[in-house]
Amino acid sequence: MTHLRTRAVHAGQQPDPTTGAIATPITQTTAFGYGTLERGAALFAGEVPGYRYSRFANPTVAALEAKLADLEGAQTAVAFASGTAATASLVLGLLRPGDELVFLGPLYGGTEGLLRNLGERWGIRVVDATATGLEASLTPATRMVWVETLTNPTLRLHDLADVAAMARARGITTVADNTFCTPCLVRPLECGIDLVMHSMTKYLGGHGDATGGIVAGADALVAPVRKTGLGQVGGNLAPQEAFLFLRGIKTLPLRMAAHCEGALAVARFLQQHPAVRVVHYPGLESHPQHALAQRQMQGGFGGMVAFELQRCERSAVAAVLNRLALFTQAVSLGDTDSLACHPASTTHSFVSQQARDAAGVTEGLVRLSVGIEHPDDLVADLAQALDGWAP
Ligand code: 7XF
Repeated sequence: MTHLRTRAVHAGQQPDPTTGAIATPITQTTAFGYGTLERGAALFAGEVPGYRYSRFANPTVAALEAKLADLEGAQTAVAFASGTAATASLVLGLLRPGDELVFLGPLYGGTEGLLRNLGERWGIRVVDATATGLEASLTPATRMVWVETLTNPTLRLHDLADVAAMARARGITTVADNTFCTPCLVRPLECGIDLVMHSMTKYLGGHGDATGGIVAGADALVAPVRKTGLGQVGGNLAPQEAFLFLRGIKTLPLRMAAHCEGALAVARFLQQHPAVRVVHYPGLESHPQHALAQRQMQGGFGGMVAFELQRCERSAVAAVLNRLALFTQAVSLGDTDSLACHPASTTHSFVSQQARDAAGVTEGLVRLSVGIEHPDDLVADLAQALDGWAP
């Protein structure tokens, strides 16, 4: 199985040994009988493999973890009830008071808010290195560097190989949030990044019907994240949700190709429209990091497009967004259905005005998650919304 499309279907899954069921069964149980006291004791001592309790591990969830580990080229993975639970577990499982976490932004507003909140409460210094550059922000206390493979919402990139090399030389653990790209477009571990995380709620699930997160990497780094996040915080993914992600990932490469095709068409249309001031899409020649995107992304430039209108007050943006018919106004992304949102008042309303300004999250910024509908229909919807509005 060398091709991602094949691995997306088969990795982590095989027909059920007792019934032959091809779809991985939903193992809906809290505990697993261990037979004898001696075997129970051996299981809890970690001396024999096996399931004990679904907060620690569950077969449906384990199949999903194996599939995602395979797609990201990781030794192992651990699934969580949300991307946010994955983020919190990474910090709580790997950092301690006195440590520093450096991030290159912008980040999803909820991630930045969570990192800062945990940092403040638990004595971890959280440093935004976006303006200064990574090298200038690293100190002997830095233990973790955090990046998004495509930033939410302005679609900037970081050179992952550079980030990884700089951190690795100092023994610092790197984390890449690969939610926007998925392993179809970017595989951070191949660039030298230590841990990859996802909000599976987005492209991995793909149908807007399940919330989940995952962390993948080497056993030694994932084990403490699993122990803290599942065993102690109890942020485990439910087996029914794991089933939905297993099913969703089977079509991930096909869906990503459609998202990329639609997003490029939408970005090109917006770029030539007189009401639009700027379009952020890494597949456009005008994107300031187009060359890096060509080098770092494989098979497409993703399904997210952001743009600013010529007039940037909130009422002007509302006039356009409220006219959209095919795009649903909602947060989240990566669904089959196209979505449109205004980050300043939604996804990034959690962070300070100063952080929003620094990240380019202006009042006039619109974020589109381009679904898998026909690109012509999506462009027509945007055209009617923009044409009916005088800049
Ligand atoms: O806890 P979640 O599964 O919602 O995932 C959190 C998360 C982590 N990383 C990235 C890059 C994300 O975009 C998210 C969630 N973002 C949604 C959005 O931007 O629309 C959240 C809606 S408030």
